[in-house]
Amino acid sequence: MKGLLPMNAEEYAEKRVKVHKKVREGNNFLIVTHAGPDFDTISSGLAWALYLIRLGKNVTVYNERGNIFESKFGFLPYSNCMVSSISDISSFDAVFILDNGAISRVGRIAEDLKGAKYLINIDHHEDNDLFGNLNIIDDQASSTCELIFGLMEERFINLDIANCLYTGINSDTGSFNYKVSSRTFFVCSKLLSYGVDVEWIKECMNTPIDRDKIDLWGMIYTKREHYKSLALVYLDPETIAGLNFEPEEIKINIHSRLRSIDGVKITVQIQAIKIDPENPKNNQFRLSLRSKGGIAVNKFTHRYPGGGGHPLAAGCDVFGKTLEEVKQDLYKFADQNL
Ligand SMILES: [Mn+2]
Repeated sequence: MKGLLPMNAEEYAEKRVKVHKKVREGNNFLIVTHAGPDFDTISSGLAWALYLIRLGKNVTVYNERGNIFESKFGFLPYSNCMVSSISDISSFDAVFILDNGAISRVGRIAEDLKGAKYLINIDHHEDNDLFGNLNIIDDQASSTCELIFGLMEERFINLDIANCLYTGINSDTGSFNYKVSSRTFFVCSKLLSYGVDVEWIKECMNTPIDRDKIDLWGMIYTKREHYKSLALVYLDPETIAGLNFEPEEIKINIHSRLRSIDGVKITVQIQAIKIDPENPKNNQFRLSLRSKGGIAVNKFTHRYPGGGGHPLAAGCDVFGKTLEEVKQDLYKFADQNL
């Protein structure tokens, strides 16, 4: 069954009470963020952790990547406390899973989560598959951070928590350019009242491009392809390694550059995960699509197992095809929609 999307006020209030009851009754909590982390999942996880700590709880925050503190997320408060392995899942009174449309998105820990006492699924992806014992899903929310703010009692929010939440909202909305509502700005207005320094956060979120990498970036854009109002970039593993950039950052850079080209409506990044020149049946490509509006790109990604996302931002893995075949599928989609 699908949840009510967006949640009606009554249902939401009921679920909020349930979360507070779980928090009150428990002592040990685990917060799980998604693999290939972005600012929304990490920031909502850390904000919720800091909040629970203020309530006197023991909290562990998980991301399958071990070095969160040494990455671009390192400026976020408490990021130095994130762990990448869990020994006994049953020791937690509840597990909060944040910003994961499907349980498989958590990565390595997915199997262990079967042993969890109680799963609370908090997310804003419209295709969330409601894997939790309690599901708080609202696809009208800009971000999981926006949803998490709604679950908090405001008197326990402090500047650290506000910094995290503002960062996640800023990131998932492309600096307030899409998916925003009056509620998004209302929440941000509240967050700013705790002293959030928006310029400092913007500075922290931007990874500068190395001088000696500019040529490589230039080459990527030189090799881009256009089909109707679709613009596409292909990245092989060597290029990705050469950029020395977070995969998520590469994606953000490429999409924002391509979408700024006059007439472009859909932007696509194809990343080679596995290429077998002998047998394309073993190939794997990771696709990330963005739409400027009007065309729902998740209509494309839903055709592939595990594919999903929002109408304006979606992704999928394509197996067993050649690069040319993948491109042809995209061009067919463009024929039907552009
Ligand atoms: Mn998100």
